[in-house]
Amino acid sequence: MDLRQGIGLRKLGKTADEFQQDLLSNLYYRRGTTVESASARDAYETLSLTVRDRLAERRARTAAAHYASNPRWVYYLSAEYLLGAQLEQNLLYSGTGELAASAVKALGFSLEDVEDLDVEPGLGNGGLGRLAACLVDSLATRDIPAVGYGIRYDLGIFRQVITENGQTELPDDWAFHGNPWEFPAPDDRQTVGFYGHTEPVPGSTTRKVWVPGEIVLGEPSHMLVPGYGTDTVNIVRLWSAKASEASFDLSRFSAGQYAEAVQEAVRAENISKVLYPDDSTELGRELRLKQQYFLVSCSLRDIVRRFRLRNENWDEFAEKTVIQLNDTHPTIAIPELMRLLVDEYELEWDRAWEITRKTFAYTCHTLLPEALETWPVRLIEKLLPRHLEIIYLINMHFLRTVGARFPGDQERVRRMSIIQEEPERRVRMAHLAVVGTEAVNGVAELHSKLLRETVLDDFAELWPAKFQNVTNGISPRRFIRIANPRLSDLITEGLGGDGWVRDLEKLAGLESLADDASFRERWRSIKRANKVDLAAGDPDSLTDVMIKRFHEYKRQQLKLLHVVTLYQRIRANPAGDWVPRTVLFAGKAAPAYHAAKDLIRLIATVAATIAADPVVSPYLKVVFPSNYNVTLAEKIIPAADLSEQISLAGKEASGTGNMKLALNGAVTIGTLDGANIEIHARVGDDNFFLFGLDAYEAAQARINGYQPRAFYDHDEELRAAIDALGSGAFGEVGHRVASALLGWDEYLALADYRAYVDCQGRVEEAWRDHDRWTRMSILNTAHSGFFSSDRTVADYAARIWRVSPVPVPQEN
Ligand code: GLS
Repeated sequence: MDLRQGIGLRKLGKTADEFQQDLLSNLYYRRGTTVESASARDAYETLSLTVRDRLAERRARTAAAHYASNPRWVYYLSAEYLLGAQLEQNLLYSGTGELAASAVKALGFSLEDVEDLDVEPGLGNGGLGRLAACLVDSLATRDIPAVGYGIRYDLGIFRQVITENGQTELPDDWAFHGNPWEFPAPDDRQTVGFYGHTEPVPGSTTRKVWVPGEIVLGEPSHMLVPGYGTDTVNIVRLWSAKASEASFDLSRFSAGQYAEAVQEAVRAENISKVLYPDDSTELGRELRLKQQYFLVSCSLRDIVRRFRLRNENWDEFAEKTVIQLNDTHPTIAIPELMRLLVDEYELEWDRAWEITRKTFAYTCHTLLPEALETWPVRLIEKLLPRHLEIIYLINMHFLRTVGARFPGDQERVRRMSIIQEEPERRVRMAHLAVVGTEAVNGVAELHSKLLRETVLDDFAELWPAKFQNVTNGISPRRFIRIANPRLSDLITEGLGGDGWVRDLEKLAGLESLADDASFRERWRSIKRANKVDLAAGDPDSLTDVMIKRFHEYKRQQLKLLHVVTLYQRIRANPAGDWVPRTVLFAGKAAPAYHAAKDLIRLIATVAATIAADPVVSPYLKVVFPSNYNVTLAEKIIPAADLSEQISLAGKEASGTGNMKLALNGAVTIGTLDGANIEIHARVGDDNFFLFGLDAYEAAQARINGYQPRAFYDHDEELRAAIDALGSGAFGEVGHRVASALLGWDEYLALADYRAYVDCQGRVEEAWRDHDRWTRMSILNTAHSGFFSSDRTVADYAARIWRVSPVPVPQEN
């Protein structure tokens, strides 16, 4: 019997009876309960295990195929994963939805009851974390051998509650009831050092011994990541920090000093306690850097362990391994791999550097200068003394290259150095990431261009071939097939098959159906039904959604000015022919980001004022559901008519919500920013509401001494809206927001106000013509094929990773 081929596994049931049998044995043997006493939670846990078993069988075959072919691997290092709820996804990917429904029914529950208990792991903040989840989905779907590495935070992104007072944050103990999707792997535990000092190695100029002052254990567990329409199942491996046994102080405990006895253990385990601890304090920053190194150290040791299972020669490491850095958070991996190769495996510096540079690739996800991470030299020196020495060496070699290429250009050397000197010495992580990698990419055409021309221009001049663009994408499984089953069924019917779920460009076939009146009618009624399900407002109103993190550059304040303008127009003319609108905001603000929290509070106050106004409320409603996350996004997106993508041009790296909404037939009102530009190019000018300054005009406006007050003075409606906010009618917070806009208006909301409000007028004109609007909606979906993360992964695979698929043989 060849166990490596997965032969010898008992076949899992395929019929309804067999599935029910499997469910029952899980109920008895793994959950330890009986049909008579099974609760909804028992049903949920048992069903999850039964579905997981099917994926685990595919996982065994995947591992066997990978083991046999010793392929080149993609390792994705990311501080964040917003995986979304697992049950519904895994039912779809294992093709067991119907079997599951009938089996849980036999236990006395509906599939919906059970799905409601499935909690999404909120291990990320926003777009960057969700992108990581879409990419691992598409890696598996494309049969690419890959592992996603991350941190298993005990508490994910905070749970947000919105009241009239704005946002409050509560801890998100997502795994309180356990997580049935996870496999602990304690045997693969790693040891991670912090602090301490380094010692020279006699006879070596490059090697050092690092003697850490603190040791923490990293314990992995993994979740299965199935591909869609293929047998590949990859994994995401998440690390939890565990104190070593020695950190428990038994003598103190015996002396009754209970808190002191566990103090060291608590400190160790705090590393994976919370996603991105507040970094406004010194201790908070140190903890965050600790998290980054913890992720990197555990993952690299695991990667090396996996490499050495099959290979001996280090020269093959970069052939067999590509490590993608998801933004700068895991960049300390570059000096860490150098440390492993030089200090522990005793390779020569130059050879180690060659291997390291060829192994890594870096994706940058921002243009905001304040988002480009730098760490104080003294903090790295304290926490990771050996890494600082290595960073200095890397920098020395690098600056020699710069000096040789641009002799005498000291200013350039200063700009490009990995070490920033003023006002304090800091390590520039983005520079380290560019220097230590083979490829650097931005996440949309404009973003990649601006990286080359502005933020990283010196580096692009030095190494033009290193810089690439890979436009982001989204998983069509989660963001239409699962989120919008009604529309998916109609599309499948219209295209004569469901091949589009794996090959999204097939949606282009919908183009001709946009002219078919009965198809349009069905399309429209599905949108309406989705709005009824969402229950945010009148399903016949224009559902206008702005869903994303709260940040001034995204300009929720501009949307609010529009809302106030509509409010004032309706009040001034109650008998006017108004287009009824439901404006939906959703999103979280960082707990310490006061301006963003002010805005949430102001929106909530404006919403309440409008709701209480009998003249305006029949036409205008503002809703702000709490706790925007992947699960809520899956409900809102299918119901949206209008997609607000109004960031100041040149600030949003890409956006991915813009793609999800367009895919579900929402029409975009947007600026020429991030991936909006690529959406606009594909859906065409007739099916996109474009307005506002472009990135060059915006930059120019700042240079020319932008004066928000000039716009206020010259636009009566704008003045009225700002005055209303500042008047005190909406409290102190209204005053603060109005003064910030008038005083400085960092993101040029006032400059774009008139263009935006007028463009909203064109939106209403189009909306009044149902047929025209529905056509636009269908054409948005039809032209969204490019935005599949399957295409994104294919781009990375061909141009950056140079990896090929390894198909997994089907079950025999
Ligand atoms: C982000 C960008 O702000 C988004 O524009 C982008 O779509 C996303 C994924 O590339 O990355 N960068 C970041 O730090 N958070 C994001 O969402």
